[in-house]
Amino acid sequence: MGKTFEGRFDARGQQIALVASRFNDFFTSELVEGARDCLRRHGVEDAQVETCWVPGAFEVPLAAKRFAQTGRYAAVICLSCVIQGDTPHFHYVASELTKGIAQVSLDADVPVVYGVVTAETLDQAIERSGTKAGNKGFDAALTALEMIDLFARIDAG
Ligand code: INI
Repeated sequence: MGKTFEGRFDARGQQIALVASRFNDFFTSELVEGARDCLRRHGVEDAQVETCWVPGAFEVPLAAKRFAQTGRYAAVICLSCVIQGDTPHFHYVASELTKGIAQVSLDADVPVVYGVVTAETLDQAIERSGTKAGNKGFDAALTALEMIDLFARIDAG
């Protein structure tokens, strides 16, 4: 039987980037705090976590790409909140955000993580930003930690 590779939640000593959108920052600031909290609890020091703020979800993939291309970070975590309004606008923004992050993720050499709240109502957004349904930022940081360690193990062979 060949090897099985599985990441642990360990990225001590690594630099991690957060890309957060200001649109709906009532929620995205909670996602940023959730991500920082998760990283801190797993031994990543605050000084190793760098954050950039972009206007809205649509701008997130481009900033994530820019961060990933620097080669300075072990992972890039994207944090956004898209909430349905009275028009289909929400669907276009959420769709471009999702496609963009997927594309950046496949082109990057490091994990690019989707820490996005897509909600039909404010209640759903509240539930996913640190209340009943957890915190999507915390979950995304956990995914980043696992993927960083997984890639290190795969590279080590
Ligand atoms: N940006 C968001 O981050 N969330 C939203 O819910 C949202 N909606 O629905 O309009 C949103 N729009 C702004 C968009 O991301 C861009 O910043 C803007 O269109 C400029 O390119």
